[in-house]
Amino acid sequence: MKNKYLDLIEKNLAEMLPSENCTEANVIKSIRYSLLAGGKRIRPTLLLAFNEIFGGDTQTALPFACAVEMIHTYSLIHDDLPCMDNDDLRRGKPSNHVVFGEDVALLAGDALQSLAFSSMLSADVLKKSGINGAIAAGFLANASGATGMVGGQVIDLETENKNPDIEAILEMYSKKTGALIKVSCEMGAALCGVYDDPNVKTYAENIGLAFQIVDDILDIESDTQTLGKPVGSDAENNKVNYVTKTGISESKKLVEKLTKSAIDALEQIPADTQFLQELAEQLAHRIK
Ligand code: GRG
Repeated sequence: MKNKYLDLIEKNLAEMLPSENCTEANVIKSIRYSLLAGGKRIRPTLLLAFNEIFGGDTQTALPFACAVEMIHTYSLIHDDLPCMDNDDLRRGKPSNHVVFGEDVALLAGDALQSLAFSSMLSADVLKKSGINGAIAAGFLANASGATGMVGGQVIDLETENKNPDIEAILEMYSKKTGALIKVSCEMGAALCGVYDDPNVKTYAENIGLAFQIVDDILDIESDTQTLGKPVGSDAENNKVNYVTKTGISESKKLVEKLTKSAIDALEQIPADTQFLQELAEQLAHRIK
C-alpha cells in the first residue's frame, strides 16, 4: 500500500525549517540533516489518517503531523548519543552527533522540540485549528514528557543489566514507543473535536505495542543495511526485551493478536478506515 500522505509530509517538513542563512546555521543544518533523512513517517501518517476519517482538513492538520515527526526525530538524535544507546548509524546515515558533535546534536534535539511546539502554536495555525489545536498540542506535550516517551526511556535505562518481568517490559514499551504513536492517533481525532474515543485508543495502544515488538524482532532478524541502524544493540547493552524473554515465535504471535485487536477496534468506527487497517497490517509485517 502506498502512503498517500508521504509527499505532503516531506514537503511540509522541509518548508517548516528555519533558513540556514543566519549565524546559528550549524544547528539548523544539524536539524535538517536528521529531520529530512527519510524515515517511515509513521506518526504523522497516523495523525493525518485519523484526522481524515473524522472529517478534518489535511492542510490544517499538517503542522501538527510535522510537529510529531519533529519530536520523534529529536528522540532519535538523543537516543543515539554516547550517553544513551551510543549508536553511530541512523536512517542509513552517520548519526547526528557523529557528523555535528555531541554538543550540537544535543542542541538540535532541544531545538526540534521547541520547533514542534512553535509550529503548532503560531497565530496562523491556531486561527485555523482553534481550541482543538491547542488541546492537541497539550496532548503532545504530555505524551512526550516525563510520564510518556521520556519516562519510558528512563525506565529503559534503569532496566539495563536487570531482569524485568514481561509486564514491566510492556509498560516500558507503552511509554517509550507507544506514547508517541498513541498521541499521533489521538491528535488527529482531537483536531476534529473527537476526544477519548475508546476505539481510537484501542487501535493506537495495540499498534504501538506491536510496533516496538516488531522493532525488537528486526533487531535480531534483520541487518544493518536494511534497517539503516545498527542491529543487536539491545544484546550489546545487556537489555532484556520482550523477544529475548519470550522468543521470536511467541513475539510474532503477540504482534498478530495486537494487530487483530487494533483492526477490530477500527471496525467499530463508522467511517472508511481501510487505509488505517492496511497500515496496521503493514506495520506488523514490515521489514524495516
Ligand atoms: C532527553 C537526552 C534525552 C534523551 C531522550 C526520549 C528519548 C531520548 C528516547 C525516546 C525513546 C526512543 C528513541 C524509542 C524508540 C522508538 C522507536 C522504535 C524508534 C524507531 O522508529 P521508526 O522505526 O523510525 O518509526 P524512522 O527512522 O522510520 O522514523
